[in-house]
Amino acid sequence: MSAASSAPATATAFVPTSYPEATRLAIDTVRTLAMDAVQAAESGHPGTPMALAPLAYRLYTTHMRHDPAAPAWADRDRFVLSAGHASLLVYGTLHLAGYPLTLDDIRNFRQWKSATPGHPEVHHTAGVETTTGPLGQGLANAVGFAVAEAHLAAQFNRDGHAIVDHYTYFIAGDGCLMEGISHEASSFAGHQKLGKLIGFFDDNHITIDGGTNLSCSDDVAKRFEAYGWQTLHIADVNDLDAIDAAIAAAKAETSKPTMIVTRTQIGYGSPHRQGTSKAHGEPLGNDEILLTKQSYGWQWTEPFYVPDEARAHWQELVAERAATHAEWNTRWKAYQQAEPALAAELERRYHGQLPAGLDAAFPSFDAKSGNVASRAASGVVLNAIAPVMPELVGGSADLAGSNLTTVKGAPFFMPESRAGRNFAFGIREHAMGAIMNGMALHGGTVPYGGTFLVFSDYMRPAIRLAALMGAHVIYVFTHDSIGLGEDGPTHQPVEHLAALRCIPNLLVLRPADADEVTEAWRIAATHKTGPVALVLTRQKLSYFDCASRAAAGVKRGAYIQADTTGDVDVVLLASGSEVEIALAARATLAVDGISARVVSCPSLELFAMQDAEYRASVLPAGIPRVAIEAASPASWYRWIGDNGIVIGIETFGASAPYGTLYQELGITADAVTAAAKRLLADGTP
Ligand SMILES: Cc1ncc(C[n+]2csc(CCOP(=O)(O)OP(=O)(O)O)c2C)c(N)n1
Repeated sequence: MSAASSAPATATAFVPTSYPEATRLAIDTVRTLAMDAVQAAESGHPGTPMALAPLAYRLYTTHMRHDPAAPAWADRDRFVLSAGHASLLVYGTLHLAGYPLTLDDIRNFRQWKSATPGHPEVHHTAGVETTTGPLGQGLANAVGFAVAEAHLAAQFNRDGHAIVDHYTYFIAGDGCLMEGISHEASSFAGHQKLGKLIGFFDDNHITIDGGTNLSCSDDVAKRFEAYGWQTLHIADVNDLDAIDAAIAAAKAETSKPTMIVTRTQIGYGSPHRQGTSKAHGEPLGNDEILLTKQSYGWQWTEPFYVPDEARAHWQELVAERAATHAEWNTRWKAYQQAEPALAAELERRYHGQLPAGLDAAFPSFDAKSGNVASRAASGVVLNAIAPVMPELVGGSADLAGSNLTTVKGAPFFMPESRAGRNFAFGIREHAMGAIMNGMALHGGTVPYGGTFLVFSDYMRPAIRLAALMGAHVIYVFTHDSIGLGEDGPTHQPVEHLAALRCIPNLLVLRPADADEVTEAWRIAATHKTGPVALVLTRQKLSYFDCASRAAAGVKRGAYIQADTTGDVDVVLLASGSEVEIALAARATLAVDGISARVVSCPSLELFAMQDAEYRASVLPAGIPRVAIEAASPASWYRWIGDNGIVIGIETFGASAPYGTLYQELGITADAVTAAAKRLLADGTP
């Protein structure tokens, strides 16, 4: 993608590389497995694994500290294939390196329940660190891995005991670098001087649609220099000495991340496809595979053939890499002896165990302290639990003063204060989301990040991946409705709640008062199997003074906030700031002799997980329901029944004081009262 380069229109000439025989076979086996697997699956991306095989080979046999027998060993080097479509590069490498990935797994590439999905998926294939495929995310995850390493090293290493000490490597393609997230994440990494982050740019001048000269003329090296990275070049990825020299230079530069611009030929060795976009994402075809194997001097026609010499060579070299694990184990024992408390704490954090005393640290509110915006209550809760939960680290995308995400008195994570737990992510929501994912997957930290709810759109791809990966991350989304007032429709979320609630495995919590905020944070801090979005108001909320009810109810997603003593005539459902509107409507209805139950619904996902009996106890069958939320009504239709009414917003908001907006857009107790009466009068909405 460099300014000087132009993409070749036709296949480039293939020049075989001369290696010692075992090395040649070891590298070519990665290539042949990739082409055979794509051919068998009749789909996939052969060209990029074929090109990058020497780099993966050199990383896994010569440079990385890793142990196939312990893929999750804490101090391993991390490798992220940001160009996730080239997944066979990882699968072939892991198989040959001796990870628990069989040849049959590779034969089953892209098949139902196989260990080799189309794109690498964490927790699915041992040795895969993060799920990649949406281009650019992996690069930003890698930044998060490097952040977590630097932070934990500062917290836990002691003189003579560098117990957290590993590198993060990534490979990014043109696609990753064209995506905007790469700018945000790389800018952050450069500013943070993450010296143990080493990236390779797969500079092959090709994307799907053709040469990169169709769409891009960036000078990648200049771009990364401008971010404060060291930049290096490898003129030909097949030059193993050049790879070694670049990695040595990358490691020698400890105060900057390094980007190594690496020239490659997509579809390396394929007589008719090398250097063309045809090599990117389709099977080569049996004839072309044979020709390509011939060009390598490959003697076997049988697909998926792994020469003994290749396997033996991989295993011999990887055994030396695995020795780094044994060596670390020795150092870990010495650390345990010298620093038993720190060692136990690091172990706890790596295992994701909750700290002692967490439950008791959650604050309680009263009539004086509780009459606050839910974002303010959130700041109080965060500061109360921070001292007992040091792994809770995070900040905001430049809205810390609004999101109230700062742990008071604690330093910021900066090059000169790596132990700092407060993070200034800058105005980089998308990268913030993906960096948080990397930090969570690394282990040892539970990251949180704040912005306005409306800007969750800017980080949505990373939120989706957090949910897909089951990453324990927490979003602090404030200014959660038209209730933010004067900033106007650009800043007022309408469809965002419904859109977030659609993401599988994302818990969305919109607490209604300070006590519900406490309970929402309790869930967020302890819910380890996926992300949690806390959705909080800018404006003040009433305090309900029902802490025990909130404690029992919030975790069930919805619960009875106010009930009648006799029969229930109508059920009013609401979340967050609209619960107090529902309570006001209930009072008005009572004057007219109508008994309304108010159900506070902080999390529709949690409520959906409850058993039918509980759900029916909260929402009795046959009783009319009215739901109110200052947002798109889409989320509520499941809960109101065929004849229910949702009072929501199906337009954009406007710039005005929030009280006016609620009136003008009809998010009022009067609207709820009228709807309830309409339902009770004729049973139809
Ligand atoms: C965010 C995102 N947009 C689009 C795609 C679809 N896609 C997959 S690979 C690719 C081209 C990437 O080009 P490059 O990074 O140069 O990969 P190479 O051709 O070298 O394999 C595209 C557009 C994607 N995976 N992610």
